[in-house]
Amino acid sequence: MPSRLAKIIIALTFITGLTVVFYIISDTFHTYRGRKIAHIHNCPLNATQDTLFLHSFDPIATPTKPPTDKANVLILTPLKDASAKLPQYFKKLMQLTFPKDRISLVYLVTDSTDNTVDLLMKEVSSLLNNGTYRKISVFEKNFQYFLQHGSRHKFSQQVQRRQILAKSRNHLLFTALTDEDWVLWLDVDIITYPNTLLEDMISFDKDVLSANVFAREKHTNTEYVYDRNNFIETKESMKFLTTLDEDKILVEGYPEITTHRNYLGDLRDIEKDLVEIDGVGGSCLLVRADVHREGGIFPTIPIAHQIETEGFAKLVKKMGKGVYGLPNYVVYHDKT
Ligand SMILES: Nc1nc2c(ncn2[C@@H]2O[C@H](COP(=O)(O)OP(=O)(O)OP(=O)(O)O)[C@@H](O)[C@H]2O)c(=O)[nH]1
Ligand SMILES: *[C@@H]1O[C@H](CO)[C@@H](O)[C@H](O)[C@H]1NC(C)=O
Ligand SMILES: *[C@@H]1O[C@H](CO)[C@@H](O)[C@H](O)[C@H]1NC(C)=O
Ligand SMILES: [Mg+2]
Repeated sequence: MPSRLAKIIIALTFITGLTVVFYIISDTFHTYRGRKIAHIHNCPLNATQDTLFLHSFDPIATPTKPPTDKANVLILTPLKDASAKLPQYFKKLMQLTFPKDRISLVYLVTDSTDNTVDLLMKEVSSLLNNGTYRKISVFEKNFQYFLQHGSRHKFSQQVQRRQILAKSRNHLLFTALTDEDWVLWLDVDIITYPNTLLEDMISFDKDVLSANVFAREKHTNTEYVYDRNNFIETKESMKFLTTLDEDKILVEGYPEITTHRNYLGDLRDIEKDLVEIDGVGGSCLLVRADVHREGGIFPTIPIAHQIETEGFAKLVKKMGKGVYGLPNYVVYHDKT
């Protein structure tokens, strides 16, 4: 019989051994796609300088791109009180020609007071009969944010509404993104788009790319620019920006603020297929997934006077990413 001391020593040796093995394993798995890319060490601050500088650095390693015929896409749709829109949304989604086994679908429902979750679960089960998707997940979370009925489009509500929407997008993104190559942000009220949407948008191979979002007047069928968050700064708008207090947040599409910007919508039918833009909406937006991984999130506080999707555009442009719009590639938002 080993003595009590011997038992303790054996136990301690065993625990130490396990710990070492654990660290070896976790270090091995602490890699990106099985390959350790780099360690970035903390740089000691220079105590003799009272200002910190932003040191730009080259990407440590350019990840090799997967062949386009292997690329995976994550489609993300935040949802709130969306039951009326879900049937049409899923009807369109099923018609996408992109291989379903390379599509992941993830939903986040927040603060819904209608039957969005129940209907979503039903729609998702019928999707399962329409092909083998790579992944389908539904999440629910509540921020306890409820707008008074009919006040959703009031100017005074926009900053708070967009902050909650930014939070929702961030929660959705952090929960959903695993190893996908592309993220398509698709709002539930985008009701018409080409079935080849994913192939078409991916083929441009841009960091951030927005379709041109229009709506149709019910009776006359007249088309009009819907999403003014796809904007282009002008000399006048840049000048206007310099006059604003640091914490001032801008929103587009309200007569209360004239921002002096140009809009992607107004460039429809120009000769170019692709234009560089400065703000984006999130209703039909393709993002290279690494742009999110490298820090592209949806700000809830102003970045260059913008939050949510427009703030995202400002942020990732500062990171050196390319932000583009497709003037002639039109998708349609439900007439609200
Ligand atoms: N999770 C979540 N989703 C939301 C919230 N508000 C809106 N959404 C969803 O986000 C997407 C965009 O929201 P919309 O209300 O259409 O925003 P919008 O396009 O700026 O406004 P409209 O012009 O009224 O369409 C839709 O898929 C909504 O269902 C929210 O608070 N939480
Ligand atoms: C610290 O700052 C001083 C003053 O600007 C500079 O001369 C020195 O090279 C800096 N040292 C490091 C390690 O960056
Ligand atoms: C999925 O739905 C689309 C559109 O309704 C249809 O064309 C396609 O054949 C369906 N696929 C399967 C596997 O059921
Ligand atoms: Mg909408």
